[in-house]
Amino acid sequence: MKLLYQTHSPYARKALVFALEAGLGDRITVEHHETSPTRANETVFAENPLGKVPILLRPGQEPIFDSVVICAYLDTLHSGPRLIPEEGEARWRALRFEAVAQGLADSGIQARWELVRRPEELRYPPLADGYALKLNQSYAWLEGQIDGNEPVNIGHIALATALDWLEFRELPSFRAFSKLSAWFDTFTQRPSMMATPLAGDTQD
Ligand SMILES: N[C@@H](CCC(=O)N[C@@H](CS)C(=O)NCC(=O)O)C(=O)O
Repeated sequence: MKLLYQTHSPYARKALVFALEAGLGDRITVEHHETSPTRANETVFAENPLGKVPILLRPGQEPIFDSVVICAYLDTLHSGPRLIPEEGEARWRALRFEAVAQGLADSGIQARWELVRRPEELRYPPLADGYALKLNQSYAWLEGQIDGNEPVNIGHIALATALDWLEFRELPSFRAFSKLSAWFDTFTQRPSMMATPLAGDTQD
């Protein structure tokens, strides 16, 4: 399988970290693609009408896109413990964490449009403030929820990759939240995180 990837995408890294945690690393090759809504990438659009990475290409089968769907698919391919718990409150808790993590990355991207990506005269500061509020409220919520003793699941993978990207892009920091910060520092020592460093600049 081939993963259409981006070395500075939190979502692409989430899919790759998931694959590594599931023991599927040797079944996937990674191909870097630059994407931006202001600069269409034809190869990416040919596989995903939204023009976004990550996309998982499978020989002789349809492409799978969106990190949420890729991770759900990858979880069917291995024989270890499910990274997306199959039932009970553990499932809803993991998926809720994933939803918050997706929202962190989404909000960070929107904030970056207002802070650095748009031409200066088109930026709207109240929108940047609104996205910063979503980040800070989510950090506070996570501070009360995070539990370092839980078995690793999709929620943790999504959260660690989103937080690392937010820090990489110097967006509003989560470091004042001590439990969240300590959990993150431990998680980033995992081989899956160490093997997938963030790098590169957005090309708009
Ligand atoms: N919900 C998607 C988001 C994917 C996404 O936004 N990817 C960005 C890279 S970080 C992208 O390719 N953006 C290009 C665009 O918005 O046109 C996922 O979880 O995979």
